[in-house]
Amino acid sequence: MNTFYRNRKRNQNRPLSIIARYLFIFLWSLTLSAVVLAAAADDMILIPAGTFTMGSDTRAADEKPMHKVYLDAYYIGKYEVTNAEYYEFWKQQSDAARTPENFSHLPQIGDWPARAAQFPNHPIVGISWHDANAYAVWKGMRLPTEAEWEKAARGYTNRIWPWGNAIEPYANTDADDDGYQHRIAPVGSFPKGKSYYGVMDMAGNVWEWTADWYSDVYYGYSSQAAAKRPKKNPTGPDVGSWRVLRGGSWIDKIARCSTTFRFYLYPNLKTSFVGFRLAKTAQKTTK
Ligand SMILES: [Ca+2]
Repeated sequence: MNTFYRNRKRNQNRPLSIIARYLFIFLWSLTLSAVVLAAAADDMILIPAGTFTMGSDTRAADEKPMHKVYLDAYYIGKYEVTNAEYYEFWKQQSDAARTPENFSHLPQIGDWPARAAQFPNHPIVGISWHDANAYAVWKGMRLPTEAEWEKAARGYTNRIWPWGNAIEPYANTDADDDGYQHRIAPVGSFPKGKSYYGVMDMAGNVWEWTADWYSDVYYGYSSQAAAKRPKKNPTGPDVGSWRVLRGGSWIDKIARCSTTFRFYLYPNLKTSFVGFRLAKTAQKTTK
């Protein structure tokens, strides 16, 4: 009888301790999600300070050599800037020259400003580097540097694409199996394609202007062990003709949508396949 009672008591206690454990985990996850929600305000994702590997020794010539780069903590836009977001800026502009390019011949992109109401969640396109930069300043932010862009896309395990190293239909590219053939997709349409840090559309949809001037030998220069080598928070060459774009787009094959691929255009060009996302430096906090 006593033995039976002891066993029964033990079995009764076990569910209670399990309930307590799950209650603790539940409360803890509530706290965590509150923290995550606070950090995700304005859809900016915090990329922690640290070193990552930039460039590739096995892909295009201007991606060589692979080299380590240290970046301070920063925020980067979870999504490409949308038509609806850009429209708020556009309404403030008196300069008609800042009107995004119209694409009447591409009805799935359309003319501005009707485009903003028709496709509010599509990434803004038809804007120059100067337009993108002006919007970022208006928002109290800036464009990501080329290094910041690559770290946010690549993570710390050197992924070829934001989701990993295998070719998957997880991005809006020039492919027949992504669901958006020959057209732009609303931002965030490919959650499986998010980067290690949770950043969306770092492969495909629209190319993204970065802050840096382009130079095909910049990595070579920056990998020299000379004192001038910008191992920390590199901001690109001092001068140039083209601005760097990253990530590939809806008109590109997936090879051009890799985390390391470097593209460049004149900064005043406005096309149907180029947009941008925001960045800002994270405030340093003391523990
Ligand atoms: Ca993109």
